[in-house]
Amino acid sequence: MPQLSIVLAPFSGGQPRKGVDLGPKYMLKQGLPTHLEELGYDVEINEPLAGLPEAEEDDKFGHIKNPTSVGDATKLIYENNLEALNKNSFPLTLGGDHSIAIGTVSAVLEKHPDAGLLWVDAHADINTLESTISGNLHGCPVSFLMGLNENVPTSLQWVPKKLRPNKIAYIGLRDVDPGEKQILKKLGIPAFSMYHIDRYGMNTVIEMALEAIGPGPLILSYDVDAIDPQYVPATGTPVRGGLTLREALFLPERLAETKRLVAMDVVEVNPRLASNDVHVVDTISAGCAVARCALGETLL
Ligand SMILES: [Mn+2]
Repeated sequence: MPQLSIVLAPFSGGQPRKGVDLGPKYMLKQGLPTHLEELGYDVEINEPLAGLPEAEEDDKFGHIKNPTSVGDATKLIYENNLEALNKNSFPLTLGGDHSIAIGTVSAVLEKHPDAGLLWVDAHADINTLESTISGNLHGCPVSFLMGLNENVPTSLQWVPKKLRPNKIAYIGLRDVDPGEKQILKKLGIPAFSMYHIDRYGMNTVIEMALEAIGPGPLILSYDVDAIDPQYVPATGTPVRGGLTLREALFLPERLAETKRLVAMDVVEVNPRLASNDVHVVDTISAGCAVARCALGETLL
C-alpha cells in the first residue's frame, strides 16, 4: 500500500492575514484523510509545527517581516518531509501560506536532486529580499530555493538553494511584479501565464511545462489563488481571471497520470477571508479536490 504523510503546516507568518493557519484544520474536517484512504493510501498525519508558538510580528530584517518564524517553521517542515520521503512516504503538505514551500521543496531536492517543480499560482513568488515591496516572505520562497539572495537572515541560512532555473515551471501566472518579470527573463525560467492557457489550452501547457523541466520526479506546489476567485474566494491575494475549476482539477489529474509526482503542497486556503459559508465550502472543497486529483482520483 502506498504511504502518504499529510503534513499540517498551519503557518501564517509569511503574510499579514490571520486565518491561513486554519487551512489544514478545515481540509481535514472536510474528510480529506478518509478520502485519500479510499484512494488506497496508508495515511499518517504529521504535525511538524506542533509546539511552535503562533507566528507573531516577531522581528524584521530590513523591511522583511518575520524572518525568524519563517526560518524556524520551514526548517521543521523540511526535516519532517525529508524523513517522510526517506521512508518512501508521499508528503502532502497543507498550508498555511506559500512560504512553507521553502521547506517542502528543499526536502524533495535533498532526496531527489533531479526533481522538477511545478509552481501553480497567480503569482511568481520569486521576489528577492531586495525586490519585494511588501516584505512578506510568502512572495519570496522561490528566490530562497534558488539562492538569489545575497544577504540572508540567519534563520534562513539553512536553506540548501538547490533549485535550478531550468527545473521549475510556472502555470497560471497573472500578477507578476516588475522585479519578478526581470528575474524570470534574466534566468530564462519557463513560465506559463493565463495567456498561454487561453492560447494553447491547459493540456498543451502542461506538456510544454513538463518538456521544459525535463525528466525526473515532480513536485507540485499548488497555491489555490491560481484558481479563479469565483471558485476560490477565501484566499489572501485573489486575482481575477484565473483557472476555471475544470482547468484547476485537470492539471493535477494529468500529473497523477504521469506517475512522477513525489510531493505536493496545497497552500493559501484562508477560511477567515470568506464573506459567507458558501465561500468557505467552495474554497475548502476546491483545495481538497486538487489534492485528491493529484493523488489519483478520477472521474470514471
Ligand atoms: Mn503563492
